[in-house]
Amino acid sequence: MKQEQFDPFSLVAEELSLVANRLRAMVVAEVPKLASAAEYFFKVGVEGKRFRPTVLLLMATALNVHLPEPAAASVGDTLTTDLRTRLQSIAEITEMIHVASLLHDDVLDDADKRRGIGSLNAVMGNKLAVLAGDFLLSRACVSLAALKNTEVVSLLATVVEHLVTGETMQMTTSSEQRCSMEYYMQKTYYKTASLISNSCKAIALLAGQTAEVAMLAFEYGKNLGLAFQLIDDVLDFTGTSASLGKGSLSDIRHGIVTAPILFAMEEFPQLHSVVYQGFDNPENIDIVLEYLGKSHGIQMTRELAMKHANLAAAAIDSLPESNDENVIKSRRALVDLTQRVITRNK
Ligand code: GRG
Repeated sequence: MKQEQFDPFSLVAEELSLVANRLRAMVVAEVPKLASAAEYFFKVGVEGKRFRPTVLLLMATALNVHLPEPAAASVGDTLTTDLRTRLQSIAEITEMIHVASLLHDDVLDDADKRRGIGSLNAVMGNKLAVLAGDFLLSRACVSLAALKNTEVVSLLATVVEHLVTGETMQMTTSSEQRCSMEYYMQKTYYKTASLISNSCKAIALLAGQTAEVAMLAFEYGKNLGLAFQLIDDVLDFTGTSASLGKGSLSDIRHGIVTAPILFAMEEFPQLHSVVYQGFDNPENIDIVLEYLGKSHGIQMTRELAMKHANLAAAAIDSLPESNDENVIKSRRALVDLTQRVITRNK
């Protein structure tokens, strides 16, 4: 089989655009200002990488819930259609929670750019950006309730708690915590990996899979999410503003210490006191960057990301065997994604 058959994005391209259209319909609001704020990042061309819905739709097929033929007529096909629609709904809910968290994050960080355009707070002000985030979250809740599955509601409610916890951990970091890899990884799970891991688990549960399969889906999402964030933290040092659609070096400029610096600190213990002091004095940023350049911090972070990417791939390989061609293709695409996450440059 040719390599492009496993291209994760082209495998789900059509369904992704269906999800995107449904998202645009779901974020329509009664009040014009709220409507334009809520739809801002769902407009064609500014939808971001759509990494989460891609993973979730692939996971649906990987767990044997097929995309029905367009002309599906029989009762069996109606059931498949219904289930697939419910799983698409998880992809939509996940994307709405994600965008809501981006809107609130940009307010907290006073960001001026996102996805290559002005951030919503910069364009419409903090107040509308916060309200638009709340609105997206409430629309996500309505969709979630419509699924009538309390375990899935509980998973995604926990995700929102994790997002808030992770953000607060980042905002209130003490000097000791700033120097701790354990604290950084915990925060990373809450801020980035919890959403994709719990949504993957929700897909497995709605698909009627066993607790063991649901756990493998969760493990895939968790490790993929951790690898994704570790690379995000590398790109913050190595990427250009143009490729990232936002400022580079933005973490350290906000006083946020990530894995590359924490690894550099292990190699150069004299960095510890600088990181411990924090970055109120901008000279400390220069010192840290100089040491980072001399260290293997970036490489060690990439290696840690690779470790998590491999764990994610191993979770897919542990799923119960299947001979179904579409299931196999989607599983290969999920494994392919683990490699793309670590080689990406945006
Ligand atoms: C309103 C749910 C809610 C939460 C409030 C602000 C906050 C608490 C949490 C912040 C969570 C956050 C922004 C985490 C960062 C996650 C992350 C890696 C974002 C970037 O994701 P990409 O690169 O973005 O997939 P695109 O633009 O491609 O969708």
